[in-house]
Amino acid sequence: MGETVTVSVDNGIAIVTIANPPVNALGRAVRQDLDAAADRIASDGDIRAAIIRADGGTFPAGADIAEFPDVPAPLHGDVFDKIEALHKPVVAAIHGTALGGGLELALACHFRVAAEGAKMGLPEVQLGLLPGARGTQRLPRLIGAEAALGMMLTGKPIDAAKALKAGLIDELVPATELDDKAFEMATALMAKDGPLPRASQDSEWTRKDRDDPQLFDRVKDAHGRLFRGVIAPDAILTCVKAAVELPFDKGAEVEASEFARLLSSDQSRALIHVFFAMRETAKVPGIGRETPLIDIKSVGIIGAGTMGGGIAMCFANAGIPVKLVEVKAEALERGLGVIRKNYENTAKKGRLTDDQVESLMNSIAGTLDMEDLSDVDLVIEAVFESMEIKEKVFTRLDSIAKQGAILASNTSFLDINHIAAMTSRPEMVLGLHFFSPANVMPLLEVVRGDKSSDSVIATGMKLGKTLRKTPVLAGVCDGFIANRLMFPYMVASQQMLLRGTPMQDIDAAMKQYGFAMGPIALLDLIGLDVIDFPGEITMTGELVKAERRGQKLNGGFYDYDEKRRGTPAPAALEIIEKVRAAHGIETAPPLQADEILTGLLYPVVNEGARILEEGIALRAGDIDVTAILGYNWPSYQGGPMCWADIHGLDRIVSGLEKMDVQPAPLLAEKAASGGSFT
Ligand code: T1G
Repeated sequence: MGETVTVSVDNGIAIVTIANPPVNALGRAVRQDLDAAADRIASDGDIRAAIIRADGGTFPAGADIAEFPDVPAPLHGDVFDKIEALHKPVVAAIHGTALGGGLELALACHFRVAAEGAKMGLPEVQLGLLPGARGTQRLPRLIGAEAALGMMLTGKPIDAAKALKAGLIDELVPATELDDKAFEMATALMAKDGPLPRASQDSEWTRKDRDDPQLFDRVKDAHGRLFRGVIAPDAILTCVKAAVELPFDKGAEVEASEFARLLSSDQSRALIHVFFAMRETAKVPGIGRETPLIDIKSVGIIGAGTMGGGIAMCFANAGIPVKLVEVKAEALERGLGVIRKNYENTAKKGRLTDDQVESLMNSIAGTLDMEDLSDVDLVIEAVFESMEIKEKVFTRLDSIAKQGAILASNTSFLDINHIAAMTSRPEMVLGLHFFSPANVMPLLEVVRGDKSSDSVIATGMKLGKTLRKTPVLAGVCDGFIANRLMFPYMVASQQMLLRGTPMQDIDAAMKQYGFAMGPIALLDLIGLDVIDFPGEITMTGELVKAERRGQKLNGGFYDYDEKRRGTPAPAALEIIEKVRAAHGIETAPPLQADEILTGLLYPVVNEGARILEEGIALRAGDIDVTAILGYNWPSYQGGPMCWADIHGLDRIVSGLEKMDVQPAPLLAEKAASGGSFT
């Protein structure tokens, strides 16, 4: 065998061990070795049964995603078919997370034993793919088409106990007994005659599913929202229909052709990019395991408003005690009240017990005295976005916080270097930019000041993980990455309104692209008094003057009914007209959906290129991650930079030039040289 798979023989049992850290991905070498192991099991007369197991933290967690879109021979499905076709019993010993091709390998074995706590799933749909190694054919025959589709369409794993109940595994044992149990099963099976169970054979389920004409409609009704905008779910449905209606080998042909189609799709290219980009953001050049981290055992938060309260919840949820500072008692009470209400709402949904609510609340201590922050390891300022106020806070904080404490600002765009200069310890200052609501949004921008030390940055990045968020390192500029990136998107949508394209057309075009809501509706949701557009002609100022602040107060561009459904507001249409007249803006024929899309997204790509060439973001993938996690950019579009590569950089450059917008040098250079961002 090669170095990724070893075979030892013990009392006639071949123990096939996969060792390909970190997740035993089924890369080409592993497939070749497994193929050779199957040949040896077949031909070696001393071998009468086999066990397939894995070293490290998990049974194979799938194909090697880094290989895609190429999948060199031997193909996963062919290797697995060879294993299943063996006339000697093969037992899969599953621990960790047997996902994708890993579960498909286990399905090709004749018996499966899992360790308690193990999980099994087919998450390919999250990569814009489908189980392409016979999973769409074997799983329905083993657990029924409906249960199989539930796993494949959601991509969510099930735990071993549920798998046992569903008939996906045969035995469930404590993790410490997994290998022994597998050996015991293989030994017992060696002595048995008769045909081996093969999940490729039609089963009771096949007959039942064939006689259930409503099955697929039922599944589509139950999981309809998973089909919106993406192509993989329909392909999965096609394959499972083939599994129910056709012989295994014919169904396998359908799966192979659907898999190949998805593998070459833009959506799987985008989703695979996002998979790796989400993991790349934590990697900061020059900062590694050897960078000393600062231990954060307690945190102080200044400001108990929406942001401060949400941030306090993040730390309480991570088991880090919080001191929450306000200047006025009623503001503190209000802030603590909102936190409690949030937790109580979660408890009402059954996700927290009352005791847990109390213990979480007890870990957040309110105080009116900033001096109380003298012993915390980290202070996060979340006061009003005024530099004057922040200057005062950090000047005072510098004299209160203990030596070695990190001082962070949650500012969404103010200059961290200026804030750091208010202290005697600029090396201990950074930005920790949470997105609202902080206890929900998964993005954390870690803003590096010119003097922020490596330890402080490393600690900030690690804190992202501790708080179960995705940390992205940002340089200092107005809006850092996400807000700066999407600012042109918001501005362009306002300009389209002024030139006569209806708001509902603009929003519909962007919903069609995959956003949950368009830019105009998004402004109403965020609040028209929250985002400033310095130097730009927009309607938000006039709407706020008319006491229309968006969904939170009197509606904004839209009027909202009790179900928060928006209709263009006559008051807003008047204001658009008024602003248009005041600036002598000529209307033009309303833009079509494709013109709206390019008119809004090209400026975003251009800003992304600038963010990259200025070194504000480390990677194009980081920019995509902030758009997806901070602004709900549809992940199957890959984020602005990946989308730009797929769409065509040269098209974007010529489109920008038609808009009289100067393409960023990096964008123009990549377009000219046939380069790409991702
Ligand atoms: N291929 C390649 N690299 C992978 C990988 C994979 N399948 N899974 C993880 N990695 C890398 C990851 O990039 C990171 O690298 C490191 O391993 C740790 O990952 C034919 C077509 C298993 C639950 O979709 O869900 O099989 O950043 O940080 O939090 O039908 O990784 O350290 O350099 O996520 O402990 C289907 C994807 C593939 C599973 C572990 N399988 N992986 O989570 O660690 S398609 C998947 C995960 C397929 C077949 C089809 C998670 C995990 P680095 P991590 P973790």
